Amino acid sequence: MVEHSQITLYTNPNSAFCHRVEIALAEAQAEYSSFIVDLRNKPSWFAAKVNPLGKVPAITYGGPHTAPEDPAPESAKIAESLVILEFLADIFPEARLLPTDPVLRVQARSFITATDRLLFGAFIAFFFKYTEGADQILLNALEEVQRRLPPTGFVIGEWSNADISVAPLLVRFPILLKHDLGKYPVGEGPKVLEILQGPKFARLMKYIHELEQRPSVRSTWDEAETVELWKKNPYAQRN
Ligand SMILES: N[C@@H](CCC(=O)N[C@@H](CS)C(=O)NCC(=O)O)C(=O)O
Repeated sequence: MVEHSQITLYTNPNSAFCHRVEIALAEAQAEYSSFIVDLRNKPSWFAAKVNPLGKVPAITYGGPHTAPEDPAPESAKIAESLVILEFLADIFPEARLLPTDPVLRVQARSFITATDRLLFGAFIAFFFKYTEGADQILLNALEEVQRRLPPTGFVIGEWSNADISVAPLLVRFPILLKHDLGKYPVGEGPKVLEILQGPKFARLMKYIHELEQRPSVRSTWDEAETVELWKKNPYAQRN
């Protein structure tokens, strides 16, 4: 077994960005410590010692094991979920978060570049900011993700960071819509879900089902917990 340097993950259960990193760490079967950052009451040491932007996810890597509140000065401090995914692919090559074939690697990265902002933008527009037309923005984004999927299997055939980049949001969509959670008008969630369950989105829904079954996703995500967190999420409450 390969010995790895210490990893500490700064995370938050509400964050789909953090969920990406948790899935990748689970894929790598990495040993790590984690610290939940209260985003509404961030400890001052977090920006000072870990991520000057004050955002999660962030990791420290290397240096001696210390308390999360007191990261070793010599540890590397790494932020941005997609950057962390690249880093984890580098330090855990045996986890095959990215394939060795350069063409497949570039396919994974192209998918991530094409879908990252599109999907998060549509998510925020629909669930957090709702204005008229946000349902169509969401459906268009999901259609574009579907268009980029191969007829079967994962994004590049084998599992990779490309799947990890979209899994946190894609597994949340059906659940949040089913429970009608978010800022959109009451009843809109189940209506959008019905469209997703129709023939037009059959490929996407099959893919989402396969993401839900992936052990690294199953072990890092809980449907009931997400529903409870969302019922209390201040950014998702209807006025
Ligand atoms: N582009 C960043 C986004 C990270 C992000 O926005 N994190 C949110 C939680 S979902 C956060 O830490 N918000 C706290 C803040 O902005 O003060 C990534 O991919 O990691």
